[in-house]
This record gives sequence, C-alpha cells and structure tokens, in this order.
Amino acid sequence: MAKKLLVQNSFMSTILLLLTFFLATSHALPLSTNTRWFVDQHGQRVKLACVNWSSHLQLAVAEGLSKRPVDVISKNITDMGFNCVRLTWPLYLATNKTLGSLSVRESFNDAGLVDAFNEFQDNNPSLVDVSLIDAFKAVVKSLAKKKVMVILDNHLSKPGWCCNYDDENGFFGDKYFKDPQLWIRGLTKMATLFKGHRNVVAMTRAVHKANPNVVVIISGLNFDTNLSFLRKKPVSLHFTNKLAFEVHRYAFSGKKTEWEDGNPNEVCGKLTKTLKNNAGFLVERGFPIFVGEWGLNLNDTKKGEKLFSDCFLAWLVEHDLDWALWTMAGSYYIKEGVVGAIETFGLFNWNWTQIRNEPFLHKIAAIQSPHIGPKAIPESQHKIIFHPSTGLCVLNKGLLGLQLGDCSYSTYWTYTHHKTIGLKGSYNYVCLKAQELDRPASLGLYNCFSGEGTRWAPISASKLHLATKLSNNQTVCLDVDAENKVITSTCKCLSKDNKCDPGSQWFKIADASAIYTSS
Ligand SMILES: *[C@@H]1O[C@H](CO)[C@@H](O)[C@H](O)[C@H]1NC(C)=O
Ligand SMILES: *[C@@H]1O[C@H](CO)[C@@H](O)[C@H](O)[C@H]1NC(C)=O
Ligand SMILES: *[C@@H]1O[C@H](CO)[C@@H](O)[C@H](O)[C@H]1NC(C)=O
Ligand SMILES: *[C@@H]1O[C@H](CO)[C@@H](O)[C@H](O)[C@H]1NC(C)=O
Ligand SMILES: *[C@@H]1O[C@H](CO)[C@@H](O)[C@H](O)[C@H]1NC(C)=O
Ligand SMILES: *[C@@H]1O[C@H](CO)[C@@H](O)[C@H](O)[C@H]1NC(C)=O
Ligand SMILES: CC(=O)N[C@H]1CO[C@H](CO)[C@@H](O)[C@@H]1O
Repeated sequence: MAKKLLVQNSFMSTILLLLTFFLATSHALPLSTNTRWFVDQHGQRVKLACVNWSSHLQLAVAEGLSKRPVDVISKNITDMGFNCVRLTWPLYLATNKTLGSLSVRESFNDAGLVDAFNEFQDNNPSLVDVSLIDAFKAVVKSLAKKKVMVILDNHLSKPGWCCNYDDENGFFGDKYFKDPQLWIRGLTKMATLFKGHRNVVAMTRAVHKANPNVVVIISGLNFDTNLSFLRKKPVSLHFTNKLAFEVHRYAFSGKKTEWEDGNPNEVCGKLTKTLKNNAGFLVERGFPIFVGEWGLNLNDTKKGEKLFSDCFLAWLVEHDLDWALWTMAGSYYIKEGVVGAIETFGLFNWNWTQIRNEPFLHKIAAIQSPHIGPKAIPESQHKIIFHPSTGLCVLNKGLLGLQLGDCSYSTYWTYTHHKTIGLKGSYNYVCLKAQELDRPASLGLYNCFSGEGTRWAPISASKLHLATKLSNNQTVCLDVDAENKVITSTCKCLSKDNKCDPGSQWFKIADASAIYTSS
C-alpha cells in the first residue's frame, strides 16, 4: 500500500493520506484553490493535465535518464500537451542522509546496472556524480525551465515498486512506516527543500507551515480509490484555499474482469456511480479532485480497458477534472528485480524515443485544456457533445453536415429541458433531428418540440447513449460512421450483452464556456 494511513485515534480515525505537494513553476504562482478549482494569483483557472514520472523505484533516480537527456524528456512532456508532472519520490530519500547523499553512480553500482549506467552517462553526464537528492532537484529544475508544474508525491518510504497489501509501506507501524514523526520530518524536509508541502491533519499543518505556498493534496483509502469516509467526517484545517483531494482509478480497480465479462453500459453506469460516491461528491462540496493516477495498457489494449477509458473520459469531461496519467515511463532501470522492465502503461516506448500509442495521445488532448472554470463569461455558456472513443466533439460543419472534430472548436450547443439539442444563439430555433436509420442526423428549422426525431434522451445504465424516436416510432441512437459523420443507428448493447462494444454510440453532453485561463 502507499501511504494511505489509518490513524487509530482522534476524529481522523479513518482518514489518511498520501501526502502530496505542489510545486508550481509557471502561471501567476503560487496556486491556490477556489471552491473546486485550482487557480493562480489572478483567480484564473489552472487546469492540471499531468503525467506521472517515477523517481521512487529501487535506484531513487527519475526513470528514463539512461535513455534520453533530462531536458529532452522535459520538452517531450510539453510537446505531448502536459503542463504538469506528478513526480513520485520515496520518503527515505529525504530522511536517510546516507541514501540522499549517495551519488547516482553509486546507486546504479549498488544495483549492478552497468549497461544502464553507461547509457545514463552518455545521456546525462552532468548528473552521474551528483547526489540522489541533487539529481532529483535537477529534474525539478529541468521541468521548471519548460514551465512544467510539479506535484511532489510521496509514494512510499523505501525505494521500490509500489504497492501491495503486504509491502510494509502502508500504515503507521508497518516495517517501513513505523514512525509518523519520521514521515513528518521527510515531508517537511521536501517541503522546505522546494518550499513545498504535507498531510495527516497534524502533518498537513506541518507541511503548510514549512511551505504555505503549496497546495496540499490528500489521498484516500484502499489504493486511493475511496474518499467516501469524508462524507461524515470532513477534514478541518486552519488554512483555507490550499486543499485538494486525490483519487485513483484503473480498469482493474473494481471487480477483476468486470470490463471483459460485463455489459459495458452496466459496468460503466456502476463505475460512474462509484466515482460519484467515492470522490465526485467532494466537487459538489467545493473541493478540487485531482485524479492522480489513471491509465491503461497502451501496448496491446484489451477491449475492456478501452471501454473503461472511454467511460472514465466521459466522467473526466463531465466535471472537467484535473488529472495525472499513469504513466510516462516506457521502461524502468529495474523494477522488482527485472532489469529494463517494460512499462506497458507508459506513453513512451521501451526506448523512450517514440510515443507508444499515438491515437491515445490524440484522444486525451480533449482533456488537456479546460472547458469550464471559475471565471466563465456568462454569455458564452453552452454545451459540448463529447465522443469519448475518439476524444472528439460534435461540430456543425455547415454544408458538410455534422462531424466529429476538435473539442476546442466545438459548436455552441444547447440542451433544453425538452431534451432538444439546438444551436446556441440562433434567431430561429435550429435543432438536431434524426432523419432515418443509418443516415446523417441534421440541423434545421424543424418542428423541434414535436418530438419526432428531435428529443434526445440519455439512455442505458451508462446514460451515454443519446436516443430519439423516429416518426415510425423506432428508437435510434446517435452514432458516427467510418468518416466521423454523425448519423443515427440502431442502439447497441443497451443491456445484458457482454460481447458488444457500444463505444461509437457513447456521447457526453457537458457544460462549457469561454473562460479566462492562465497557461
Ligand atoms: C539508509 O540508506 C542506506 C543506503 O541505501 C542503507 O544502506 C541504510 O540501510 C538506510 N538506513 C535506514 C535506516 O533505512
Ligand atoms: C468506500 O468506503 C466506504 C466507507 O469508508 C465503504 O462503506 C464503501 O463500501 C467503500 N466503497 C467502495 C466501492 O470501495
Ligand atoms: C506488446 O504487444 C505486442 C503485440 O500485441 C505483444 O506481442 C507483446 O507481448 C506485448 N508486450 C508486453 C510486454 O505486453
Ligand atoms: C531501442 O533502440 C535501439 C537503438 O536505437 C534499437 O536497436 C532497439 O531495437 C530498440 N528497442 C526497442 C524495444 O524499441
Ligand atoms: C522528444 O524530443 C526530441 C528532441 O526534440 C525529439 O527528437 C523526439 O522525437 C521527442 N520524442 C517524442 C516521443 O516526442
Ligand atoms: C408509438 O408508441 C407509443 C407508445 O410507446 C404508442 O402509444 C403509439 O401509438 C405508437 N405510434 C405508432 C405510430 O406506432
Ligand atoms: C498501472 C500501474 O502499475 N499502476 C500503479 C501505479 O502506482 C500505484 C501506486 O500508487 C499502483 O497501485 C498502481 O498499480
């Protein structure tokens, strides 16, 4: 387990947390929170679109530096559209002086990694003879040069892969997590070192004291999938506007093979409910939710993982959440004894030279920029119709009809309580109408409120199908054809069937507006 602590006394008996801290390096910093948003000094929204970068494994050196120069990786991060890195570190790096002052050369040497060391020396000669703590700082500095924000995530105590139920890293009293004071010291040291941050309420205070600039991010229980204990016992702190909560989710976080064996709409409906109960409710209470880990196998994606990510993307878009993808690493120096272990969830390939899965990177572009925020321009409020399986949105292309395209150029849609979908601001009400089965849906001056083909209800357990009735009473669902034209077709796998893939028919109507942001 990561540091999801269970403190046995006091009102926090169920809380606890993985301490994370925040080190922002661009925007009008520092960041703070305003209700559910991360904002800069001007109160403008800063959306965190992060990628995880591990520096917590056995060597306690940021991964990939044997493959590429640190500045190249930093640049690649911004080129891929991320503005932030969740940099994971082991507590002992901060608390064990012997470890912290070990040189990179010695750390590779101790693990017997000769080839990887030579490659490291070729790619990052200036870092081989510096201490592990200075190498860590150098990574943060390199990211700062590229204006990439950094979330310092204390992942575990003893350097190594995380996490298991029996890894002795999870709870106070565990072999590698005996002493809460040591944790506080480590966090304080990191917070101070970077003018950074911390968590259990007492600890949280400590972090805030060491560096009041950082936002404190508190994680949940059970591999950080569940914050629902906060419903009854909210965290109370002496500082305001510096607190956010973190949640993680993978296809494998729920029942083992549910995404492979279950009906996709039912499993997605269940997931959406769980996400709301376990974390989403905090957004309604005015706290930012940071999805610190989510991702999928990008090497040979299984159908179930793809459906999971589509369903999850719909949720991320609905609430326009801040997030960090697991992960950037294409491979590790050494992971659980395997030298050069591949990371199939990694954005980079094994060599860190190419992107493992380009289509996936294009797909998440839609969630890298914000579409709602605290300073919305009222006249610009509208809806987007997001299509998770492509990461695109429904656009009105005039004579070319309706097509999927880049969400940042989305048409301004409205969705009325009569369930009609219309063009915002049109003098005569122009609405979306289903014409015939397997034919394009179209926009026009129809008798929109009559109902025939013009009222669109979210149906199925996932609520991600947009269905309407044609004049012959047949129910059809919004869909896209091979050329990304928007059509209507027979609704697919609404229930029971577990072999089908409804992906092309999944759409999420979400709020959007022109917002002021800093970036
Ligand atoms: C501190 O780190 C060194 C070097 O990795 C290790 O040999 C030693 O056992 C560590 N000490 C503790 C108390 O963990
Ligand atoms: C989340 O935690 C709550 C209470 O801490 C528990 O009742 C609930 O079953 C958990 N839910 C899931 C899906 O793990
Ligand atoms: C990556 O995908 C290829 C092609 O599907 C497969 O042969 C290979 O085993 C996969 N590698 C890993 C480590 O899963
Ligand atoms: C890594 O790069 C080397 C040299 O560019 C190449 O020979 C090798 O095939 C690559 N390996 C993988 C797994 O991509
Ligand atoms: C990373 O950046 C380098 C240098 O600009 C470039 O050659 C390389 O293709 C980039 N890699 C990826 C995966 O974008
Ligand atoms: C359409 O279905 C409704 C009930 O769903 C029924 O009342 C109506 O008569 C049907 N109309 C036609 C034309 O079949
Ligand atoms: C996909 C994957 O390996 N994710 C891991 C990321 O790190 C967390 C620890 O915080 C593990 O629990 C996940 O399994």
